Amino acid sequence: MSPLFNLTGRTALVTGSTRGLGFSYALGLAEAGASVILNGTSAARLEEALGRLREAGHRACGYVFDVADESAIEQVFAELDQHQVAVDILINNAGIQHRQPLLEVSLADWQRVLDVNLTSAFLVGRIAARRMVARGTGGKIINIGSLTSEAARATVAPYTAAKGGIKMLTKAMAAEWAAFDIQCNAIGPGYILTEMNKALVDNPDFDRWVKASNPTQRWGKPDELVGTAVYLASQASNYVNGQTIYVDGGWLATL
Ligand code: GCO
Repeated sequence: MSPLFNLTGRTALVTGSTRGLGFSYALGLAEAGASVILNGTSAARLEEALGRLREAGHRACGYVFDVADESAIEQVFAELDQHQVAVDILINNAGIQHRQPLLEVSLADWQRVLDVNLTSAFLVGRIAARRMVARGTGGKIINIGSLTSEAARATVAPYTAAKGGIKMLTKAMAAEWAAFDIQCNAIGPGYILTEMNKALVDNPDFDRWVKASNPTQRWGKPDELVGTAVYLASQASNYVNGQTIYVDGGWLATL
């Protein structure tokens, strides 16, 4: 493996990583040599995901915590401090979806989506960056955006607002933390075959729309995002900051 993309000796925390894209990112970073810390809301799913990584020979541990709960996040990082575990790479992946016409969205549903999809990136990013700055050894923060970081689709307004915020929070993090050799970038996945999107994949009209809307004429696969994650987590991207890289089959590049 080229030293440019070698993550050996690095430790990566991936939020929302017991399944879906988060698990794909964690597995990809582990295959590039990183020790990985998983996160989820289900102890059972966490144990299953850890088992898969460990069976493959990777170093992995995990924590169940709500990424929107500041005190829970602080407890986890206090425990990592106690075990002298330094998070060098953070992927803020945790996210939920809420599909409903905006006229009908409740404040509670709006707030929950913004808390999990955007505020969490601030909370976990801030606590990780504080330690990266204190250590003076830099770091990598990768936020997960979406096509909806750039363009809106009807009925997913809270998610769209949050993902638009992710794009700009990534730039704000770069503006303040680049001086500490922390590179903050984002990945904008296109329509990917994930559990969160199952209802869309199974909808023939939506499936046709996705295939007709991107020049690659198909849904993306979770493992097609991993190379970009490893790139942004590695020294290969040390002079890249504040960028959102869209892995979307060319969707946003074409009419
Ligand atoms: C939706 C989907 C999208 C995709 C992805 C696209 O309901 O439109 O969930 O939000 O998951 O974010 O980039």
